Amino acid sequence: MPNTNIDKIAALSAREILDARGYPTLEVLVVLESGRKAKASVSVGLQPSRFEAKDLHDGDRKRYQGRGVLLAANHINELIAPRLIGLPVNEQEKIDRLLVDLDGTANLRQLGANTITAVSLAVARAAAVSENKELFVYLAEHFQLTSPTIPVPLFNMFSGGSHADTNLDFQEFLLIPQSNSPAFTATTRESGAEKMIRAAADIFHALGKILREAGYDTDVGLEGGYAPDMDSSPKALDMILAAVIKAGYEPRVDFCLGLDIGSAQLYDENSKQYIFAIDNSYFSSQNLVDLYNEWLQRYPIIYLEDALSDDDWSAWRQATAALGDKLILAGDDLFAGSAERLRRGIAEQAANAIILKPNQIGTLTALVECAKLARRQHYQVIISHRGGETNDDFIVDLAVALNAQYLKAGSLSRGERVAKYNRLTEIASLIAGVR
Ligand code: 2PG
Ligand code: MG
Repeated sequence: MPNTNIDKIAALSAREILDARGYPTLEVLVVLESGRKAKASVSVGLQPSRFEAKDLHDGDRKRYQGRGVLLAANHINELIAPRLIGLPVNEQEKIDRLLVDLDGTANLRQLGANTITAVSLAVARAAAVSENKELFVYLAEHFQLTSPTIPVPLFNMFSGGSHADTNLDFQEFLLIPQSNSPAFTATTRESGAEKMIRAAADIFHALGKILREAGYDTDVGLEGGYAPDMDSSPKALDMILAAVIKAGYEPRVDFCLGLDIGSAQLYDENSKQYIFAIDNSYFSSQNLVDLYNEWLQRYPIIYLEDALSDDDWSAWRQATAALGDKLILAGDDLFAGSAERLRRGIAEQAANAIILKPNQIGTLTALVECAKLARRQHYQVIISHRGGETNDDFIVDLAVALNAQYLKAGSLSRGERVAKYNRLTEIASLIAGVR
């Protein structure tokens, strides 16, 4: 007998909205037969990996320089909606398979990864609403994940590379709370997550003061981190450490550092060299690994993302053998959220952590499968926002449900970034039973 209590999809529609940069993206509304409804929007990659699923943009230069998503919205309204209407909203896997089959390409370029992701996320949120559950609870139950946990946030302090108008080569300079520090022990008044976020905000403001006093500007980049011109990358690390101390915390004990090198952008395929313009130097893969090793002696760095280029597998193997026991070596452009590329990484012992971003992959089901594979193989999981973000905080519930070790959601400024931290503290209170 079919379960008649399960809510079914009554309507599904999409519209073009703006992301936090003022470029278009998609918002999808799901209305259920019960009358309940839910929305989700999809973020846009600023520097998409060449291996990730492909978003669909109109290409009409007269609108938003070709970045419009009217075609994608139309696919949802005309093509996808008629197939989804009447389906039980909690049949996520079936719906996701239907979306992928409808697209028919390996990289989702036909309907667009943005199109498929927006629908997939909106359906999941509607299912949670229909069961009157918090999204993270619904996701954990639906995908049979172990008990939800609060991930450690990776806070962006400086934005560089393609993410800001600065000469800093690296995309992100990250501040990483040490969850075992007594500074973050939960009390009845404040959860561990709240303490981490409060401390990071104090450090962010202390850093602003240090920068102003030293004559640097304090405008922020796309992910909310400061973006001044500087004369070297290590200087930015020194300033973060000075801010940690100024705010009353101890480097290494309370906070460590991380970098998203975004090295695919710094790699010259012809010369096989990594070019660091700011430091006026270039490196072979081996020399780069040596440089990282040297930094480890000088700085409390525990995390390097895209430390090597996205198809430089032998260099990744080398780096993992040399640094893998001292560092989290996360593949973002390297894996592009693809289970197939992760399997290659596992086989070749390349990297020890994976970044997952919903629209790199397309469906929620595929993302969860990839995360499960990573966990089985002892790869750490980092759920991440994108450069072109919206105020949607879906990724926070996803990170909690997946038991991801880390959540990368930007700095302590800009509404679309702090929206994620505000949801994280809300979930921490819900888990602690104080809300
Ligand atoms: C990254 C992300 C988020 P993008 O590189 O890790 O910081 O940005 O939108 O460029 O994928
Ligand atoms: Mg990255």
